[in-house]
Amino acid sequence: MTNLNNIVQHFQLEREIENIKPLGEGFINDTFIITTKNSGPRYILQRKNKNIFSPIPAMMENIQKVCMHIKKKVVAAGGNPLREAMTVIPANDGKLYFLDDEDEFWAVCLFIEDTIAYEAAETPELAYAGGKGIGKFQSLVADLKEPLVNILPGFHDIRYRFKQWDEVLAKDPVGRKAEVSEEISWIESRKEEMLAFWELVENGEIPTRISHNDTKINNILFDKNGEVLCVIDLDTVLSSTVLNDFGDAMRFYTNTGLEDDKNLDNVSMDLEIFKAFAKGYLEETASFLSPKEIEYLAFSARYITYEQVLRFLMDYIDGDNYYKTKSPDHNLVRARAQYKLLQSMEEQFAVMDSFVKTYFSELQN
Ligand code: GN1
Ligand code: MG
Repeated sequence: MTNLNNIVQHFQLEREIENIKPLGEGFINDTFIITTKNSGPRYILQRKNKNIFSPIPAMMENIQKVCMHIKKKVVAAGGNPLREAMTVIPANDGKLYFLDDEDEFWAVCLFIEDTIAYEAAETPELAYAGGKGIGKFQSLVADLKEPLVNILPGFHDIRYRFKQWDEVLAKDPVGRKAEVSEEISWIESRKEEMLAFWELVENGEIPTRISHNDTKINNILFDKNGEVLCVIDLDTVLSSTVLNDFGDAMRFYTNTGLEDDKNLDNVSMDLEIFKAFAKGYLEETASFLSPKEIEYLAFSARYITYEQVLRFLMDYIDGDNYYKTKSPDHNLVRARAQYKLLQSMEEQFAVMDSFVKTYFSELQN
């Protein structure tokens, strides 16, 4: 077992360490919180998953570019750059990461105190604030001109996902394919529609911008007044379509059940939460989104939810190599619950779509 105390000695921390404890339940990285002596600052330590993000040094450069850009704007607006943006703590050699003897990459950032991270969007007010937070994040980085390295090729690219999907199904490495033929048909029957959307991104009709790509509610820190303070977990910042962020947030915020709910009766899309998030989001982004982005904004919720059904199901068929799981059928349970959510979005799509378009035109007047 890695000695965490040894790892953190390699970072430029202000004080001596008091203790290091595990934090949260991310599916990808391992996360810890560092407490320092004499009530010094706390820090977040992460072992970054090098099997997923590659190369990690480029990922850390991406994160740093985004953080520095946001900090400049926060300072210009009279805000506090240590609270309203993430702060990466460099290693003693100045690098943004430390590579240990086992070839694992570690990174540290400042823990922002006195904030609230929610696990679910319980009220429309919270969803509205979340929509504003993601919209504001996108508008803050909209003019970041320095290119980001694509450390996650094909991340929300459904053409790439189908390639992986076909390979996994052809291999069927653990013999699970036969038992999920119905679930496989959910994916196959919607393939053309999803590819048709992605083609608009590929041919530039939907523009490429900097996006966060993992906009669950617990990746936003709120202050005590319920306002969004800072968007965190920047591992997935990429140049892609900003629709990914709207869609992924809707997949997470509007779900009346859990992402891995076993009781499918719990799972549906909450239209009031959808509307509240969309309002907050559009109020921050209407000035720069293109007509095509507005046209497909509501659809992006279906797109990302569909992609997530595919990713969970594919990982199940592949023998659970990507997501951390808590039981042998965990990925299958997740895929089924996300599919129930997708169906609920499909049923309510006409209302979602017209809400977005009507609210957008109201903002134009
Ligand atoms: C992963 O690790 P976490 O929970 O932040 C995943 C997201 C998925 C999500 C499913 C890099 O995010 O894309 O939507 O799990 N991140 C990566 O909840 O694959
Ligand atoms: Mg994440």
